[in-house]
Amino acid sequence: MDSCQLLCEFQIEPHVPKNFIWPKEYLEDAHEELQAPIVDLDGYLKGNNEATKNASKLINEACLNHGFFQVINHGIDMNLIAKAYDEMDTIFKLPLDRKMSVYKTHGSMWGYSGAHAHRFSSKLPWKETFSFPYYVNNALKPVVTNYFKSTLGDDFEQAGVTFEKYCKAMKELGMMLTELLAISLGVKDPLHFRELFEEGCSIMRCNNYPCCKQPSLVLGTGPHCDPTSITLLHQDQVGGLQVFVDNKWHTVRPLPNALVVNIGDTFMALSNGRYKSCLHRAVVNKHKERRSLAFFLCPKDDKVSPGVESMALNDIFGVETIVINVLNVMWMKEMMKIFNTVEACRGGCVSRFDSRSLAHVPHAPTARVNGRWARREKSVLDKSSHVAVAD
Ligand SMILES: O=C(O)CCC(=O)C(=O)O
Repeated sequence: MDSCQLLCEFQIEPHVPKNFIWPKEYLEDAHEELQAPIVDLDGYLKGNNEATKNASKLINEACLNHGFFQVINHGIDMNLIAKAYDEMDTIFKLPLDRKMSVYKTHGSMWGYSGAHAHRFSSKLPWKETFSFPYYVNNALKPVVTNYFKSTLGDDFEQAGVTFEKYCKAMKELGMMLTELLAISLGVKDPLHFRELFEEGCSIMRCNNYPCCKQPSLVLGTGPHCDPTSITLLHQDQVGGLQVFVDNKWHTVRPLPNALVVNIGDTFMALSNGRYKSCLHRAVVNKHKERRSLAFFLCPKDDKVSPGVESMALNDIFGVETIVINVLNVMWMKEMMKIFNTVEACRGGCVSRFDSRSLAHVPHAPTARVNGRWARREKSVLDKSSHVAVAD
C-alpha cells in the first residue's frame, strides 16, 4: 500500500502512519494572528488615484515586513470561486485508481499527487494536490480545458472550462497587482513588471487537506517559500495557513471574500530584495477537511534567463546597477545540480525547486543590492534549513 492510499485510508484510523509524522521542531503552534493588511482594491481597479495611493502604501508596508496581504473587492466573481471548489471536490472524490491515472510523473509539475509519496518517504504532507498550467497563447487555445480533457477525460471538460475562467481571472488580477506592486515600490513605469509576466506560464494548484485524527503531529503543507513571483490564494473558512514572522508562526485569518496574496522568491529578486518572500505552511484539522486554491504567477521563461539586460533595475530605482536574476537563476541551477532535487525547471524559468535544496545552503543569495548580496532574513533561513517536503 503506498502513502497515497494511506492518506485516503488512514484518515479514519486513530494513529497517523510514521512517514507523515513531522519532528517536534516543525510543529510549534501559532498563537498570534499575522498583521496582514486587508487591501480594498475597488478604488484602484476603478482608477481612483487616492485609493491607489492608499492601497500601495498598505502593500508596501506588508511586503517590506513579510510579503503577505489580503485583497477584497478584487473583481473575481465569488460564484466562480465556489464553482472551482465544486469541480475540485469532484476530482478529489474520484476513486484512487482514477486519480492515480493522472499521477504527477517524475520531473513533471502537472497532475495529481497524494502526499508527494512519489518523491519522498518521510515528513509527508497531509494533503493531495492537483496541479496544471495556465498560459495565454497566440492561438487562443483553451489550455486548461484541453489539459482536463486529455488527462481526466471528456467528462471533465466542464471542470476544465471553469478552471480556465478561474485562471484567466487570476492572471488578470495578478497583472493588475504587478502594477500596484510597481507603484508601491516607487517604480517610475507602473507597467514595468507587466511585460515580464504577460506571456508567462502560471501554475494552478488545488490543495485538499483531509481531516486528521492527530493533527498536531502532521503538516498539510510543510514550511516553504514560494519560488514563483506572486501567489494568489483562496482558502476556505476552515483556516490553516500560517506564516513565519519574527521567529514565530502566525495564523492568517480566512476571510470568505478575500484572496491572500504573497510575494515569491522571484519577485523578491525583482524588487531587489526589498519585498520579502516569507516562509509559510498549512496545518490540518481534526474535524474539518480544508481546501485551498493557489495560483502562482510566473514570469516568462526567457525573461529570467541569463543575459537579459532589461532585468537591470538601475533605471527604475535610480541606484547602482543591481540585479539579480541572472545570478539568481545561475545559483538556483547550481543548487539543483548539486542536490539533484529539482521537480522541474522549465527552460530558463525556475518554476519549482525543492526547498530541501536550501537546507544545505546557509545563506541563499536572492539579489545583489548595490554590489552586495541581499540575503534572506536569518530567522527565515534557520527555519527553512529544516525544510523537507514543502508543498
Ligand atoms: O493551503 C494553503 O493555505 C497554502 C498552500 C501553499 O502554500 C502552496 O500550495 O504552496
